Amino acid sequence: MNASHRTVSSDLLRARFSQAMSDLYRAEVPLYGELLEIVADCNRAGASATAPGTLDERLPVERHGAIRLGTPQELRAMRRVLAVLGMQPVGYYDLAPAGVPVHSTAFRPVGADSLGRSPFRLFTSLLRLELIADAGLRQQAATILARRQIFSDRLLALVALHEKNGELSGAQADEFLQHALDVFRWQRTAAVSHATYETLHRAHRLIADVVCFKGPHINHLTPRTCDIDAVQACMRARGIDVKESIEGPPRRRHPILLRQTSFKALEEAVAFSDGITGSHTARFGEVEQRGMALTPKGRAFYDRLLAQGDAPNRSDDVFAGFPDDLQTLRDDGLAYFRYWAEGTTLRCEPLVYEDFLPVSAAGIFQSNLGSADPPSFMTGSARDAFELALGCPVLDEMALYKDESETSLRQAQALLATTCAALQEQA
Ligand code: OOG
Ligand code: NI
Repeated sequence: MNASHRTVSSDLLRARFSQAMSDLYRAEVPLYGELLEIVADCNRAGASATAPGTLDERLPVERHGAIRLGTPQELRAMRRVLAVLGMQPVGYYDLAPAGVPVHSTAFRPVGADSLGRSPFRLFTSLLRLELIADAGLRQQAATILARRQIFSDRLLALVALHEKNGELSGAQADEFLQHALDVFRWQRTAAVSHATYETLHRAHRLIADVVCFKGPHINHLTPRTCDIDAVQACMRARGIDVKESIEGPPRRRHPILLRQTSFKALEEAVAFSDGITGSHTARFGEVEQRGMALTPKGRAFYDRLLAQGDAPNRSDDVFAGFPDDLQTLRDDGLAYFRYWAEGTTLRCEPLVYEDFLPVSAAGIFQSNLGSADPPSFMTGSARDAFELALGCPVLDEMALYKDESETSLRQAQALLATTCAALQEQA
């Protein structure tokens, strides 16, 4: 086949995009490069057949990013752009109860094969201007946002081409990646004057971060480690300003869900539209450790314990009641497992949690917004409005885990049946 006619799969495109994002962020935020070195060291030191996740082939290339969008139109177009990379919106996260005026989804690949090839995720938040009490400010922010175009015409043309043909040629893929990457770059020139920035910043730092800039700069990029306690200790030893506590469940023999911690990364110079030079602090560093995916029953149990420990000086002891052996976790239907046949034996291991946690996400937001206990927005969930903006419903993460687990069990059982029948015939 002629090289120019060869097409590029979404999985490959996503793997290249994820690497390009990492290179970009490393150049923009030097501390991210240092974090990558620490994580690589800790992952090497902690690798063993008994420590969950440490031998995952995908571990060294696994990372998630986060962005914040300003309008429903931006969210919808972002969905179309990320679909080219094989990333779909999974889950709905309402952060208003935690005092952050956004709601979010996680764009990520779906299915074991795609996740195995390149598990890149993007936690994507949409600003909820309607939660801003001051009508004048709300209007001002909406006017500024209505003026901006965060995607190039060429990028949107390539997206449309992909939607029509279901694929991109090699040359088109290169061009797509270049234009897509540009969307997430830090842009030193702000969209507003210094005075406008100050006004919005006083109202809410997050609003300033979303509204005052020309694009949704990548806000953090997070490598995955198999030992977050080791990474945290190592960062401290190097004098990095890391958050006091790790978000999510405590350290366990068999990790569940997601543990994360973040650190202050940098203050960036900004050229405002009126010629004044100033600075903005929004971008930071984060590291994650992934554990097993819990069933709705397991998750409800976890959330109950989390609520119990919600006191100011929360203790990890409340989680002691959550079983920490695989047999009980499976027998009690608390976690999801993947099955396979080995000879005549049925084997299983926990499924990795591929998503995020709203309470932790709120903690991550707040750690870099600088407000410890902001008042929550008294409002109902706006999931319908979010999905309307997105242009489709978000996928249900629990349904994905359940399907993954049940499909693997069916296949393993079928293979076992064939093996046993063959053995009987031989006998
Ligand atoms: C997103 C915060 C949430 C996570 O890992 O939970 C997040 C943001 O700060 O924009 O990335
Ligand atoms: Ni994050």
